[in-house]
Order: sequence, then C-alpha cells, then structure tokens
Amino acid sequence: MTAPAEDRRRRFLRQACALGAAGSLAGRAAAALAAPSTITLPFANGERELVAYPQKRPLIRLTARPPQLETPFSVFAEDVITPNDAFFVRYHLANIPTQVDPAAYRLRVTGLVDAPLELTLDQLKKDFGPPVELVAVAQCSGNSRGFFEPRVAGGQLANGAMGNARWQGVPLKRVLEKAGIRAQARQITFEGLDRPVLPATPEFVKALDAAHAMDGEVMLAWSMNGADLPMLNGYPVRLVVPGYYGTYWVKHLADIKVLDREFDGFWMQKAYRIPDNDCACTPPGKAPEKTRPIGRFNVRSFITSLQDGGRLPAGRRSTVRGIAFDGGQGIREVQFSADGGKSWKAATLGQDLGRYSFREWRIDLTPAAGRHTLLVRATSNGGETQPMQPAWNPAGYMRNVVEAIHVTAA
Ligand SMILES: Nc1nc2c(c(=O)[nH]1)N[C@H]1C(S)=C(S)[C@@H](COP(=O)(O)O)O[C@H]1N2
Ligand SMILES: [Mo]
Repeated sequence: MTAPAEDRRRRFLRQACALGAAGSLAGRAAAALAAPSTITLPFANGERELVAYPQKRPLIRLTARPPQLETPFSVFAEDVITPNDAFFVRYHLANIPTQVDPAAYRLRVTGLVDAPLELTLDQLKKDFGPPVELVAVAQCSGNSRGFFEPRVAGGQLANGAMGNARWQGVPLKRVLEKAGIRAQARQITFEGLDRPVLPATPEFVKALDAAHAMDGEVMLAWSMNGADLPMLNGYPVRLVVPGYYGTYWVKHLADIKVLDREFDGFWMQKAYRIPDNDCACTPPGKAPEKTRPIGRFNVRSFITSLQDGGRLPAGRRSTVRGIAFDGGQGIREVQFSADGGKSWKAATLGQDLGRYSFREWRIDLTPAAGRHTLLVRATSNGGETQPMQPAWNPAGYMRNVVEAIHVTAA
C-alpha cells in the first residue's frame, strides 16, 4: 500500500469520528467533544455507538477497522426502500478503498474466455446494452446473530444487517458472453479492491457456479436507488446476486475470473458454509458433519411500526405494519397474531416491487387494555414458512424464527 493511500484512509476514518452523531458540518466540533450517542441492542453486551461515516447518517458501529455498520431498525419503518445513507456496511479486510478514481477504474474478465476484457466504467455503462433495474434485498448471513441461544462467535448483529434497494447495472451474462465464456466454465470468481493488512490473511474472493453467473439476473451494478453506489457499499461497481446472502455481493468489483473447476479459496471452502441438511442447523453446541456454501435467503418477516416495549391506544383501532421477504419466490402470505400465537389473521400485502424486494404488509388491530404479544409469520410462493422455534448453527447464520414483540395497550 502506498503512503498517500494510507493517509487517505486515516483521514476518512478520522472524518468518521469527527462527524460523530451529529453528521453535519455545524455539529462537527460539538460532536467531537460530546459523548457519542449510543444504542442498546436487545441482547447481552448490546451497547453500541452510533457513528456517521462519509455518505452515511449515524449507524450502529459494530467494528471500526474495517467499518462494520448496522442499520438502526427504526429505518425500516420509514420506507420499503432502504436509503443509501442508512444502508448497512460489512467488510472483512481492514485495507478498504476510501477513494476510487472512476477514470482509472478497470474491470477485468480473465480465465477461460476467448477474449479477456479490461473495461472502463464508461464502457461497462455504454457497451452492454440498456441497463437493467431490480429491487432486491441484500442481507448478511449473520444478520440477527446476536439473538442466537446459545450465543455464537462472530459479529453480534441485531436485525439491521439487511437493506432493500433499487439496483441498476448490466446483467453479468452480457459481459461474460462478450468475453466469450468457454463451455468448460465451471465457476466464476469475483474480487474487489479491498486487501488484507497481513499477507497471511486470504484475499476476499467469492465464487458462483457458471450457470448461476449466466442466469441473466446476477448483475454488475453501479447505481443504488438512483445514485452512484456509496463508497462503503462498493463504489464504483458491485455484484448483485438476487436472493443470495450478501457475502456474494462483492463490492468495488475489479476481477472476474472464469475457472474450469470449483474454486478452492478460503471464503468459499472454509467460511460462509452451513450444515448440509434441510434446516441448515445442528443441535446447539454441535459442529456439522458436512457443510455446503451458504446460498439463498430463507423467508423472514418483521413488524416495523412498533418496537418491543411499545405502546398502543386501548380500544382504538391502530394499523400495524411491517415487511417480509425471501430468497426469490416472493411472498404469498403474512399471518399476524396479537395473542402470542393462539390465533392468526392474514395481513394485507402492500405493493409488489418484485420477488426479491421487501414486501410491505399491514393489519388493523383494536387491542384491549393490557399487554399483548405480537407475532408475524410469512410464507413464500414456494410454500416455505418461518419456524416457531429458532434453528441453531455454529456460525449464527440464517436466523428466521417467528419474531415476537411485546406491547402495552393503555
Ligand atoms: N469487496 C468486498 N465485498 C464484499 C464484502 C467484503 O468484505 N469485501 N463483504 C460481503 C458481505 S459478507 C456482505 S454482507 C455484503 C455487505 O454489503 P454492504 O456493505 O453494501 O451492506 O458485502 C459483501 N461484499
Ligand atoms: Mo455478510
């Protein structure tokens, strides 16, 4: 790494600290002196600082080096689309790009192709036909890991390591076809501009099967919600793998390689693997006998208009709202219970933004005075539904149990 790059990174990270919770130029001086604002996630050791990084409002900071930022859950009540400045951030390696010159950026396609490509950002945007758009959820495999019982190692996240955005770019298929992908192609690897600090740490490289990479949906995206990707979300180009966990959505994408074999890198063979069974689970405390790479999201739903411990007017009608999503079948139904699961009613689904998007739902409720346990349970068009009991696995991936919140009507 060059010295100027390291200077820039320091400045970037210093700026993040100086911005503090205020996130405005006027608030900068005060924020640097004032105690940082904090939030307490609902599990043991859940105290976190809220910190504003460049292009971001104050988000829940899990780690500083590299930055890992969780979206405060209240954001999901604002809009079905997650704003760019509130979108979560996840990195593995501390040496992250803090500035990318769009004129100098190149996207390389090499390996088992007839004609290797080295594309400028302009070429990517102009030479591959009309851009496509897709609304899709990105979710970290470890979203909600902090709720695992027994607790597991890894980033202790609540439910905010997910977001829903409108992505724009070109299908990866068009670029691979232009390069002349060969028939023997088995897997494609993807690597971004971030690098490990220590040479012993494996570079972050992910792989997709060739057929998946060529499905016409996997996208090279340069725009998110109508704007350039924020730096921390992968500027200038990232992979979008609809329905699949975020680990495949490689940011600052720079290298695409076509292989005639299964990729043997650390981040595919050792990390991001789940128990190779139907529930992707093991008995608590047990390691799986066999594993496979993590794949599509399971089905989930959340109440967003109320928090645990919230209040409702007794004897008056209120509307409860939330979101549901799955790995790409789309949401068929959302069932809601206001009595801890004794009885259920179908919620009304909101606008359909596509089968990879959050789907809004709402239901009217006239609660009697007292405490109520609210549950929500989604079913996909494929018939998959959320379990009433949480499944456990040692990495803390894929939590999708029916969530309960307790509210008081008075
Ligand atoms: N270059 C790069 N891309 C990456 C990662 C990374 O560490 N480096 N992490 C992945 C993981 S595990 C997740 S969950 C998503 C998070 O995307 P976001 O930071 O835009 O929310 O990025 C993925 N892409
Ligand atoms: Mo992730």
